[in-house]
Amino acid sequence: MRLAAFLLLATAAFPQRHVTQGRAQTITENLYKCPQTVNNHRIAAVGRITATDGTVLTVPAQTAYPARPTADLYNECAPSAPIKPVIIDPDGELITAHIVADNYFELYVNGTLVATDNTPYTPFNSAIVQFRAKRPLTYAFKLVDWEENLGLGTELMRGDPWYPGDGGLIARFSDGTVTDHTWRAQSFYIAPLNRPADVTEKPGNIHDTSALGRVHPHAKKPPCQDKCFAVHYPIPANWASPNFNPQWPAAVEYTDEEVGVTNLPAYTKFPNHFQGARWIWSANLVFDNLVLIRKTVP
Ligand SMILES: [Ca+2]
Ligand SMILES: [Ca+2]
Ligand SMILES: [Ca+2]
Repeated sequence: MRLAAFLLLATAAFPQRHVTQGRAQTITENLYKCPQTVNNHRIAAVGRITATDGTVLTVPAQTAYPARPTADLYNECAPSAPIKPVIIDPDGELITAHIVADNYFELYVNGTLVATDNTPYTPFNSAIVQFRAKRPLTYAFKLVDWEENLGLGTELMRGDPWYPGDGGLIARFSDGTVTDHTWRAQSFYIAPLNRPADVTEKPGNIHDTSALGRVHPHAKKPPCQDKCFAVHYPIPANWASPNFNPQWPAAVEYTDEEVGVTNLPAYTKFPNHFQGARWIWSANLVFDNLVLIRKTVP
């Protein structure tokens, strides 16, 4: 086969993916230090890593943190700040949202950033977000399952230094919108992988890793440790804009047990605030670490 033909085939088989291997270089030691002594405080570092094609990537994600701090529904680290609405349209509807993310969220409404999670990694918190905007409303979340081993998608868990963490988001808006399978979700950073071929692109823009297991405890921990691979996809520049049409798979709903939040006070203390909402993520709660989700309501 001629090289050009092979490259064309390879490009068709693996559209736009970037592959990295090993640990990223730390560029930010810690985004957030909790001023209180708490049980579960992980260092929220940020790294940079160069893919095999020369592309330089930020891990676990490039974020807007801390551009739009929120009021707290639950936060062990700080006293709650007052609720202050973000004004998108002065004559728009006043909407309040309650949000919990494992671990980090940022929320855009009609393309405007309205919230960045106060704690990027842990302790687990929940947020009160308020904004004034006109319909139709496009809700767009950037979600990050943060990591300690930058570029590798793993963290220390009960003595295991290479534990693949997991994600999750639940939100309820006062306009009646809740997180569920009617949202669209796509994964952009998938790790830890024994080999890049563990991710296969399928029709419908599916980044399939179902063979690896999708939730704990079924997910198979790869033995690669600090040699693990990651597969990344470029984020469309206008992904949060109302004009962007996400050809993404449906979001997947997960139970409280699957997300591991049955004892999470940031969530369990406020059943009324999350009534009717479901925990969602892309199709793999464990291996998909950077996930974008969207929904437009009329
Ligand atoms: Ca958080
Ligand atoms: Ca993960
Ligand atoms: Ca996590």
